[in-house]
This record gives sequence, structure tokens and C-alpha cells, in this order.
Amino acid sequence: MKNKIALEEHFAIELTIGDSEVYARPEVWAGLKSNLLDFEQQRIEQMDAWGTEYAILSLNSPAVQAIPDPRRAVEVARRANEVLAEQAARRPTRFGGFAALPMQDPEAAARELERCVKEFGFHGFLVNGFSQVGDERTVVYYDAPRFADFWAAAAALGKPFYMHPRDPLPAREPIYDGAHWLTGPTWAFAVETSIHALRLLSSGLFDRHPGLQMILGHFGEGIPFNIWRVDHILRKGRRGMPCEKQIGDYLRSNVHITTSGNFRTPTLLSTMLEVGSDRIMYSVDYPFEKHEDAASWFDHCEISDNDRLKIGRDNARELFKLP
Ligand code: GRE
Ligand code: ZN
Repeated sequence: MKNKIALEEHFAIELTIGDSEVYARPEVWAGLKSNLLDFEQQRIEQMDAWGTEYAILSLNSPAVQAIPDPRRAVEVARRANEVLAEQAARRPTRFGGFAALPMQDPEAAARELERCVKEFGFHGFLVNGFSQVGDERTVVYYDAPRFADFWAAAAALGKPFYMHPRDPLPAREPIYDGAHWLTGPTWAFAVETSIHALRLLSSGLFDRHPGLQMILGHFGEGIPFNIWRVDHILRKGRRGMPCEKQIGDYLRSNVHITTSGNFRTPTLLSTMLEVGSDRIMYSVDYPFEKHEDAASWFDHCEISDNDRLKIGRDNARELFKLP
């Protein structure tokens, strides 16, 4: 399929590139680094070769979220967003942007988001999970009361946000001791990200802002496959949960799910059965994943061409109001 739109495509700047090194074997790091820093060579060649017309780019992980000093987090976010804005302005038909935000300072994050949307035309923001604030061991999740005004400002802009993975802090996750191969994208990303997403979905955030839309990658980080059980348990007793509806109701009205890094037809079909094809969108997760792997699967998987067009392109066009 030509003219696909992809939404979880990453870049880095010199200030953040180091964060990605732990995720690469030494022999592939030079290539990954060069792919993250590049905007005009292999990034475009790969998009062209595998039929991605337009990519919404976002900063690598965890980057700004792992900078405990709020002033420094603000600085790095601004710098990254300016680099992205410049690249998107040079190729407006190929690149759009998601803002990186210094969630360590919710007021500054709201101001930066507004600047990115109004001045740079960004399509929303992407956060790499929780933020460390003040010191390396103190973390905040965004269902905390201190984010109330931030969410009101974000919802007023009418743009979606992407909840993207990061690893849990080692100090908080002895569960991975002696099994480090399960950290990162193998499994820990999905655990960390699905819990954060479930926190937001069950917090009442989407009752206060019914138009707010959250995007989850990797086929929803496991949530679609367990949503029946989550709600089944909570139907027996809500255990103090403050939201008004069942979590699956928000999943079907406030969440969009992408194919990033999870190129598998049974998984796609199951997600279509759970949330419908209107809420699924193509993504690659470049350069951590290959366009070739994503497209050679997606372009030929056994779904109707109607659904392929929706998932590959039209759902994103509609969500982001693209021409
Ligand atoms: C990502 O940001 O999507 C990512 C990483 C590291 C490894 C794999 C991956 O940051 O998909
Ligand atoms: Zn990613």
C-alpha cells in the first residue's frame, strides 16, 4: 500500500541520543544512532521504499522524561521541538511533529504544548511514560492532581497525545532482577505503559475531558487482550475507582491503537474485534523497527482493502485533520 501514514517514528538530538544506546547491541549502535539523528537521507529513502508518505516524528525515549531538573527538562524539550519544527517546515508533506514535554513542570509543559501546536503546527504531544522530578528516584504519573490544569489546557487544544513506553526505574523493579532480557521492548515497556494508560483511563480524566484522545502503540500494550477481564473484575466491585464508566468504554471512545513494532495478523484481528478498525492506525517505530518488516506484513495481511486503507491512512488523516 502506498501513501501510508506512520505515527510512532523517532528522532534524537545530540542531547538525548545517549538514552537509546542501552537498547542497541554494540555492533548495531552506530547504525541506530545515525538513523535517529538523520532526517533527510535514510529516513526518507526507507519511507519511499516501503510506502509511507507522511510520518509524525517524536523524540527518542526516555529523553525529557528522565531529566529530574525541571528547568533543564524545559530547555531540552524546547530544543528538541525546535529541531523538529525546522525539519517539518522543510518537508511539510513528509514530516509532522509530536511535541516533547517537560511534565516535571506541568505549567511549563502546557505552555510548550501550546507553542508547538500554535506556532509549529504540531499534531499533539508524545510522552515517554512517567517523569522523574527533583531527583532520579522520584516519579510522577500523569493522573496525579497536579496535572489537572495541564490536561484542561491539552484538551482545549483538541489534539491527541501518544503514551509511549520507557523502562521502569531499576530501583522500583526488582521483579526483573536476573531476567534483564525481559526489560525494554521485550516486555517491561508494555507493563509500564499499560499501567500508566490504565491509571489515566480509570482516573476520571476522560469524564472531565470526553474529547481527549490517547494513542497507544504496540497494539495497545496488551490492554485490548485483557480489557474484558479488567472490567469483569471491576463489575463485581469498583474498589474505589473514581471514573464514571467501565474502562473498556473509554478504550472504545478515547483510545487509538497503532501497529508499531507488532506486525502480526492474529493480534490485528483480535484488536479489530475488540475496538473496531476505526481506532487502529499503521505505525512502524522506526528506527527501532524496520519499515520493511512493518510494510511487508501490513500491505499484504488478510484484511479487507477497506480496512487496509482505513488503518494504513484514512483513520490518521481524520484524527489529525490532514489534507
Ligand atoms: C522505542 O522508543 O520505541 C524503543 C526504544 C528502545 C528500544 C525499542 C524501541 O526507545 O521500540
Ligand atoms: Zn517507539
